[in-house]
Amino acid sequence: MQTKLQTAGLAQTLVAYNFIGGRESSAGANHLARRNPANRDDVVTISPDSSREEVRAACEAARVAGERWSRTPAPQRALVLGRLARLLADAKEGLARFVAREIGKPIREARGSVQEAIDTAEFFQSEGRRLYGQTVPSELPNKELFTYRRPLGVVAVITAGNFPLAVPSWKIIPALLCGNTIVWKPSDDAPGVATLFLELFRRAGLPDGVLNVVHGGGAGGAGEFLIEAVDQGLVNKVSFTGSTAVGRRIGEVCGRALQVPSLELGGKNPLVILADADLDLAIEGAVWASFGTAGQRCTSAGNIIADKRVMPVVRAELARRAQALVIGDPLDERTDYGPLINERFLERWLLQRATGMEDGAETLLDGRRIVVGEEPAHFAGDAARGLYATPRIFDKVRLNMRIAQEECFGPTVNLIEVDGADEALAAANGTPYGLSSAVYTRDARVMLRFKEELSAGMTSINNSTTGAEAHLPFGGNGWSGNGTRESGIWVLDSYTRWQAVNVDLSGKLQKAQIDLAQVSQSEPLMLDGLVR
Ligand code: UN1
Repeated sequence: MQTKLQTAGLAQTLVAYNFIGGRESSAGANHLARRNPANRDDVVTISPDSSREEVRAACEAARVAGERWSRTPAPQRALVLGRLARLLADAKEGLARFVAREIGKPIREARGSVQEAIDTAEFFQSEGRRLYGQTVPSELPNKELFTYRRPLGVVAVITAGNFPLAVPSWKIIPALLCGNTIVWKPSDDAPGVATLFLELFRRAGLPDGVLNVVHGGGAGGAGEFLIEAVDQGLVNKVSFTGSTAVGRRIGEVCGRALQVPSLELGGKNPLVILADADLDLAIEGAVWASFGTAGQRCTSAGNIIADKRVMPVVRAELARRAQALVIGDPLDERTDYGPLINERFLERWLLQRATGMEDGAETLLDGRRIVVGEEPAHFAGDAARGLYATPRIFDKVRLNMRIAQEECFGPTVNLIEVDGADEALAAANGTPYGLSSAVYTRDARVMLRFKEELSAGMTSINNSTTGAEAHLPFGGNGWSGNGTRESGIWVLDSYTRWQAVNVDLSGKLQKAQIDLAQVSQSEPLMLDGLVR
């Protein structure tokens, strides 16, 4: 029998399944068809549309499995992750090709996104031999103080389709390492990638019930049922990547359950080009940040803020290079960007044009859906079957326009002109978001100032807004999140609670703050001496 992994690279339809307590199921009557965004005739994956009962059963299975998993020593839990890292590396090319087929990510980027999951698994394999607590000196003799990281319990993971392997790995891998068990609701744009990832976890030897998967949609579907489970006391932690609107609702539900969710939300990321910048480098970074992944990263640049002294060059060069991009088949090595991930993103992006025009912006490049007979030069896709679009650049954008304030997941970017570093900084901080940011300058003092004063979770100096590495803290401020971070050692705080332990070996009751040995006594200060 061929396994899912062997058939995934082929042009067949993958049948995804729910995985609950170690058992495959697709009980629900309704199934969802996921189509290749580069070829709508290609049904990539069929997945079950889970019922409320299935989601509940998955939470229960996770709770039961957690009793053993949480007691498994961390270095042993980490062994599974080490095996996972090696399996991911062995399957890298096949996985990348499947990512390209299911969500339209260009193959070179798709390989990078698999690499991000490998990096994460490797990092947390080694973290299993640390997961440090502290020994802390006590103020009393014959007494020891310690801190331990303890797992939280059942973690609900809800993820988006644009990084269907990398971002789930940022959540699932550290949560497991810390001794939690999981119910994962993958994006309905990428149920097949989720199934392949799950198959690798199974091969790596993850015990039954430790990772459960329920497919379905968000609103009115499995995602919503999973959030309802917080109110029912079945979930101890939610980790979500997606829109600010949904994140806000999740935050409300978790708040009333006194839980802190991990929320990685939208961005309107500024990329600043100052008058002294290396313009070639800056424009290359701006093109990549704006149009790489067809602008469908939460880290994509939204506003390019350029000093008026260099704006004419930025304008001309950005337009020239954007027009030279190869749009087309994600599996073609030459492709710079592929299709939009789904019809919803395409429709929203189409509407954004009217919003910009109403607000008085001009189009430097008038991004359009690519249709048969009107394919641009360098186009290398199937316009009849794919959700393709040309780059859109809005010019003469002011910060108070809606297009400057609202995230739009798609190949679109704004040009905002400023005069000097003060105005640039104010514009960069002038949206409610605060995820990623970038500044191009040669002046070390200006770099220092932007590092200190840019209000964002991530800041690039002379680099684009995208491309965070897998072991630095990832997350944002304001509408971009609730301050939690993913990746590296910082994410451990999201999946553990601290327990402080004290051991008194003195054989008598020693009262903290009260039974203190006096090393030296200072002259008592009479309070009435302080009062005049
Ligand atoms: C996302 O779009 O949700 O920094 C994540 C980056 C990638 C991750 C993006 N490493 O652009």
